[in-house]
Amino acid sequence: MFIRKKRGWELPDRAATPEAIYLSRRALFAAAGAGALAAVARPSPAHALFNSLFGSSEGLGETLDTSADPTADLYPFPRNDTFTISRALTDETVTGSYNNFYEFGSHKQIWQAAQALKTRPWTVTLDGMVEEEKTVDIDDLIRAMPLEERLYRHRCVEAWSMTIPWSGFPMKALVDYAKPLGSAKYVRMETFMDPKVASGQNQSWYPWPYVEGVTMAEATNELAFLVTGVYGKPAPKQFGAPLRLALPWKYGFKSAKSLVRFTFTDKRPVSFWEDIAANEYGFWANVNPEVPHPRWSQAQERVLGTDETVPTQIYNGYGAYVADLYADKTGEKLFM
Ligand SMILES: Nc1nc2c(c(=O)[nH]1)N[C@H]1C(S)=C(S)[C@@H](COP(=O)(O)O)O[C@H]1N2
Ligand SMILES: [Mo]
Repeated sequence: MFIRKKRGWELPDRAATPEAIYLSRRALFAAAGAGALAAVARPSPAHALFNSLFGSSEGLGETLDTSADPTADLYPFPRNDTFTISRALTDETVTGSYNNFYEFGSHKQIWQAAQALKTRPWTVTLDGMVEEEKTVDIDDLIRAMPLEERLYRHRCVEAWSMTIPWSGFPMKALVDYAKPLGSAKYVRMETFMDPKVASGQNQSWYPWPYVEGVTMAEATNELAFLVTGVYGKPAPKQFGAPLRLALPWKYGFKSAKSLVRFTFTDKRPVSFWEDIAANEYGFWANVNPEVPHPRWSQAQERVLGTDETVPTQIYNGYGAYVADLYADKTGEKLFM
């Protein structure tokens, strides 16, 4: 009998490789000289080799064209200039073809598989400790929210980063709309569940659906942003359409994709990665270059789309907005 065990829980890059391409991948790693983390997204000979092994980016452009989206008329959203960036925006062809979205595969090349996701009709449920539970159509929700564009940095726990123009609305606007009770302490968020569409969800060793959670103070912090679009248009599916989170001071896995439910609760949610390996992926997951992942350093990050590696900043550079949230949390593992 073939028994599949839980694997070494680095978040991705090396995990769960389709058997058919295992040997090719080994060759790739040898060629790329990859260590703890694969170096497959940079425009380099390794990138060319990657394309020849995993298929080219042919057809990528079509997946990035979201002009048929029912909210396309709303874009671009007015930019909120409060959030400035000191790095160049990462090219859409890079961020659109190098994604973590385990529902569609535990590797980075999911942009094609993710096209199977049906993003309409789509509803979002607001429940738990709220005045009144409700389920709202995504288009009605988007049209009711204060829409804006923000330029944010994103730092994955795997030590790569990107700079990206998100479109969406402050998470606080959703919280206000949900009317939580005073007793609510956390927001638990859930991604869609549909194993027929998302082949990764047939991998029963993962605790589907993908769940994430934040405190009410985090959810209502100015930085917490719900994303409906990127690059001035509705989000392509691989980015987590039609609604995903962006928490730029936390490791990327907190920014859950394709959300269908927000539950207000007084119990701290156990998130997807925490459930898999709590000693490696904690609840707080704030970015800190001085606290290494148990199996690799967090001191630096590889900038997607470039050959650069740059120092990582505490709270990913957003400490002025969020450091206060953690002043009283002594003794908690805030940085993993
Ligand atoms: N539902 C879901 N959300 C998810 C993930 C996932 O696998 N499933 N991966 C997370 C991780 S690890 C990162 S780094 C970001 C990646 O977002 P991007 O593909 O838009 O860069 O999505 C996060 N949200
Ligand atoms: Mo990530």
